[in-house]
Amino acid sequence: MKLLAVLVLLGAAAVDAQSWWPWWSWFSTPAIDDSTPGATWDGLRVTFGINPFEKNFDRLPRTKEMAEHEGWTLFGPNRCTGLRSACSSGYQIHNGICYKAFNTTKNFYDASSTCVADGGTLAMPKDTDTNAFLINLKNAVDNSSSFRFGLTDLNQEGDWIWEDNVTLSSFRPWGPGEPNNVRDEDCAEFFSGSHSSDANAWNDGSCTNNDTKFICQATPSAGTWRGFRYVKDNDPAVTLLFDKNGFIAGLQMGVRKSELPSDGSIPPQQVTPPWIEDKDMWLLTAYFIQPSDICSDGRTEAEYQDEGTGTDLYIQTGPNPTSDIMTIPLQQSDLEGTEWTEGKCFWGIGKHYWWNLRVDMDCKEFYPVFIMYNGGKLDAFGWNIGTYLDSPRYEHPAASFGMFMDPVPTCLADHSGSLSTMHVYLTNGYPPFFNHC
Ligand SMILES: [Ca+2]
Ligand SMILES: [Ca+2]
Ligand SMILES: [Ca+2]
Repeated sequence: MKLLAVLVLLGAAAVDAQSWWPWWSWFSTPAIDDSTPGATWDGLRVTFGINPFEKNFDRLPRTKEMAEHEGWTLFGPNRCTGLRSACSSGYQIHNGICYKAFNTTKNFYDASSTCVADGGTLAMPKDTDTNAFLINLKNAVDNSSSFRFGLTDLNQEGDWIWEDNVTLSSFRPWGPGEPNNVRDEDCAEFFSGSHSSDANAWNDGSCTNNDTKFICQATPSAGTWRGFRYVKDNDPAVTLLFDKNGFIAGLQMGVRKSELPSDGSIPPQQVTPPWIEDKDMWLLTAYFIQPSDICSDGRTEAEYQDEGTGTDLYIQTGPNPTSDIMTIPLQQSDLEGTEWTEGKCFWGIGKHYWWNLRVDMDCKEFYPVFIMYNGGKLDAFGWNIGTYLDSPRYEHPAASFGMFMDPVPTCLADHSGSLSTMHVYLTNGYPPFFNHC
């Protein structure tokens, strides 16, 4: 009984202390605890300076509450999915589908391949509204050329089938006398906008002639990333991604196109993939939990306490954050036989691995992601960008590449001090002196 009484008293005292809190908070902002001491990945830190022995390790908040408390602000729309109707460059959206009229001529088969390469098919004007949109689209590109679309009677003469294998319905605005199958015409096209009698009507034309332009369609990408984005001081070099419940889910680095050197020093080969274009920016994105969970379920407080920073490391390699994903092995031993090239152990930083490193490689092909292991376990990764970026978050390593790489690509001789790198640690060591590889 005595023990129970003590517990009740302690409980009352705790409640009493709670009631004092608002008063106390006038004088001191209450600390927010985002620690997860029991987890494998118990922290999140970035370096901003190449020397690991300087105090240049920046601890990053791992809950949205903590981030807001520390002055991080929402970057872009207040949405988890980053969802937007994103069409590839040159495509225009209409009723949820992206279209592009190509100003080049191709036969049906090459035109079809071009559309497939863009992730779509030849366009399918199945209704009046879409048909009218495509007529405007093609005439804005070239009013005096015919344009292919995705409708053929190649399999059975007179049976017109759309590219998605759907049979042609009653909407079929053929020109007068068409389709006439002159010399076996099996591929549909728009007559040109300047055609004397049948402007913009449908014609069955030759599949093999190379003088016809074409229109592709594609589905917009479902989203460019997952998570609520937060930055500090409006600097996207370190962008935090939080799940729908406010727990850390990933980290992104963004480069505003306006900040790139005008000579285009981020070469195209480095730009795609895993760079993702997002309007005025290029993005590199890493996730610490399964990307498809970030906006659907998120993590619970208990899961966050148990798992810490996350369960896995995923690098986004294309516009679709749930399918365009590279999973990084958690164990160093699982890197054997992969394209990851073993680099050097830098004491205090970790054992580096680089993607497909060769002595004679072109630095334009340098993969902008590297990974690091300590004690055989993945505990850090980094970005490596082939140009000088201005944010104070970046390091600009001088010619000491041999301390990190093996082999050192010959092309790097020109890059002393002109790379921009960032090391991201998933653990809380401060500083990570004890990373002995
Ligand atoms: Ca035929
Ligand atoms: Ca035919
Ligand atoms: Ca014809």
